[in-house]
Amino acid sequence: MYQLQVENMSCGHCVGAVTKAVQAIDAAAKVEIDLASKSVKIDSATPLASLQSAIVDAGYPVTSAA
Ligand SMILES: [Cu+2]
Repeated sequence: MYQLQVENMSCGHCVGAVTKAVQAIDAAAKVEIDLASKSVKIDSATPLASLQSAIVDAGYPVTSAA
């Protein structure tokens, strides 16, 4: 389980875009996003760096990831 902080998410569309970006890399990934705290939890076997760059490429800066 990865825990990321993702900026620029402001609505349901953003949640969908981030989820889609992650699932384009790993279709089986489970993505849980809390808009208020900008927290993104990802359950995936894909290396964190790949998931993180997919989110950044979609236009959402990642400020922390673990
Ligand atoms: Cu939005």
